Amino acid sequence: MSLNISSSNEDENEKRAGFVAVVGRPNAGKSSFLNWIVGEKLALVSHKANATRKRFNAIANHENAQFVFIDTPGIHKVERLLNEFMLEEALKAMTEADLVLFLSPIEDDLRHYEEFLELQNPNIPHIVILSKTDTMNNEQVLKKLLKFNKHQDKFKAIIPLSIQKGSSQVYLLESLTRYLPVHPFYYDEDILTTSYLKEIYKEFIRESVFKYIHKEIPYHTDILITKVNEKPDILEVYATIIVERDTFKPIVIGKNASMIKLIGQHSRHAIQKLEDKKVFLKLDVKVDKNWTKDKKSMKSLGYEV
Ligand SMILES: Nc1nc2c(ncn2[C@@H]2O[C@H](COP(=O)(O)OP(=O)(O)OP(=O)(O)O)[C@@H](O)[C@H]2O)c(=O)[nH]1
Ligand SMILES: [Mg+2]
Repeated sequence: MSLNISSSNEDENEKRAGFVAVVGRPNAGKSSFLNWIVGEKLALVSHKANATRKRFNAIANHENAQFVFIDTPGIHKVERLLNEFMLEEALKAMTEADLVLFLSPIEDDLRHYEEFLELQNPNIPHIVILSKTDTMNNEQVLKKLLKFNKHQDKFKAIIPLSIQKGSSQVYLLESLTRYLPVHPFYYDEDILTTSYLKEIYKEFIRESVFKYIHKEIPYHTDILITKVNEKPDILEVYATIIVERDTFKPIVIGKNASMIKLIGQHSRHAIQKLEDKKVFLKLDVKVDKNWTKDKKSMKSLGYEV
């Protein structure tokens, strides 16, 4: 299918640019979407829910359009100060965006979308992305599309998508272009993100913690990048893994330091791939009791509560 995105009175060379918030429930695939659309691994992806904690941007350019995609924490129930911060982050991104993409995994029922409608400002256009379509057959995808019909006056479009099978970034960007405001580009075309590299390193280490440490501990863990030394032949990164309880520390370190080595190796590879340079990564572990509930500790870890 081809899309004709220009109408007769539009200037074909007119630039369009805007902020596109990517929202949805935890584990919907938002961070994976961000990495996929820009073709570079920048954001933390985990099979566990509630992985992303802060807004994060990645910039994609396509012909005369510039998209500043904003990854957000999943919309979820609030229990701790950290979760309150996460929900606020998602809501801020939704209210400040030019366009909102609501990611709805194909297996979800309409309830999540209806909850989103209650939070969403109706003056900001939104598009439903029916995600993870590779997990179902065509008939099931069609059925789900029909279910959304009931709300067709609320969304601008509904687009089925699988980042794991078959979907095209170019096609999606072309489909989205018409919903961006006419505006000069915000950033140079070679800028991939305006987030600090330190934030990205932190997310890579958090991703490794989510990958290797089970159960609740990753939700009580954060990373502080203490020093970065950029040398001509090597990048040195020093980081502290902050855990909330004394009992977590030996688990994060592991028997004969096996766990911290694994976390270190995985994170170092991710940083190395992004930087295309040799990386030295030094990790240590510290306990900060109740950091997810304490304003001062959260601030020191970069959460503006
Ligand atoms: N089958 C399939 N799995 C996907 C797809 N996109 C993402 N996933 C998986 O879904 C899981 C969650 O992905 P994330 O990108 O971390 O989800 P998220 O919405 O950012 O999650 P939070 O940050 O916790 O809110 C991971 O295991 C991904 O590999 C897809 O198109 N198909
Ligand atoms: Mg995420």
